[in-house]
Amino acid sequence: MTYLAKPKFKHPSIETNDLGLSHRDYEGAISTLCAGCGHDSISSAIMRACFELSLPPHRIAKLSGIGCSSKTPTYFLGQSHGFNSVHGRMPSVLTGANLANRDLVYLGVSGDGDSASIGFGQFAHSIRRAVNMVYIVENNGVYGLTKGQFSATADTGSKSKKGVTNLDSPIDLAAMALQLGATFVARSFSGDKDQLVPLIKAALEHEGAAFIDVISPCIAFNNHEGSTKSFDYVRAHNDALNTLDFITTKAPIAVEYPEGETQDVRLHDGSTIRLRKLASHYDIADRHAAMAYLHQADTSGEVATGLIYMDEDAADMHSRLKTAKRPLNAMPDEALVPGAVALAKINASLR
Ligand SMILES: Cc1ncc(C[n+]2csc(CCOP(=O)(O)OP(=O)(O)O)c2C)c(N)n1
Ligand code: SF4
Ligand SMILES: [Mg+2]
Repeated sequence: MTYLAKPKFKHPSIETNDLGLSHRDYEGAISTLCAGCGHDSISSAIMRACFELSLPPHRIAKLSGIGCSSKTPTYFLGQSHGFNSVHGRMPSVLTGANLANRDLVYLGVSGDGDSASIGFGQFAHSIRRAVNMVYIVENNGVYGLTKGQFSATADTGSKSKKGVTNLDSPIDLAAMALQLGATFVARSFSGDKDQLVPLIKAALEHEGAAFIDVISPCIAFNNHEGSTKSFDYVRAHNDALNTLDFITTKAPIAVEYPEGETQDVRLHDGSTIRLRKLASHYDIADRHAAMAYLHQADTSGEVATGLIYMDEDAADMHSRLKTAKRPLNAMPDEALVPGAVALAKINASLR
């Protein structure tokens, strides 16, 4: 497709955020994905979340692997740092970047093929190491870019576009993330922006490994009857645990709900997410109950969405490793190269 530059014109009365930026400042290049692809809706939810949080675009780093999903960072946050890595390798590149510069906001974008097949090990280790990031999988159950083969998240018994039945067991990435120690786990649907935008905002404010599995139908290869990742299927089987309001310290939401229906959860920056509980006894602080709930929903063919688990007191990789507060690129030479005496001391301690 020929690249068409977007006009730079902004309407004078366009909405702006605390930085004086409009949503146009969070856009990227024009998408070349199939019209109607779920992934484009996720891009737009990411732009909305970053705009509403007033994140400076140049303080965000977006990283991805290979796939239609991994192409999407080109289509949002055009003024942010970006690195389109190798298939399945986004997590290790993101981990390295985060170790070198902890001051950026890290956004990892991946696909179900990218994270549940070739990159499964990388996904697992970045989560268990508590890398401070938002890790989004745009999950369509197929390898969209290579023409629709089943991916490892395709449900047993689901049918391909050509009518072939998937015989293998699916990998539930949200359940895996819970098991691996992620401190923020959510699932959403690309067709539900009201749920997805506050989830992304909360994940961006979370300090630790935040994982969001977003069911994102591939309209070219996996949106037919017999698919469990189609728009119709997800709409019909969406079992939402909660809905969220994101409340910043500056602009509290005044809406009151009857006692017992809401739960306020504190975020790292002092803001709050207010959960409106739809599953009355669900407790987002109980990791084991969350795993059981996911299993139960899966057994009954439902897609559990919403904030599944969150640890309010999470600590990230840097606090575990007690690394220096200052990013490597901001350290003076003396700190980076401590000299022969210090090196001899380190070597001696290892003998
Ligand atoms: C090392 C390597 N192996 C295989 C491929 C071929 N390949 C490209 S994208 C892809 C799968 C993409 O699926 P997914 O991550 O689910 O992204 P989607 O296109 O569905 O969004 C594969 C197998 C590759 N590019 N590199
Ligand atoms: S092939 Fe599927 S995943 Fe890729 S852009 Fe088209 S609809 Fe989206
Ligand atoms: Mg896919």
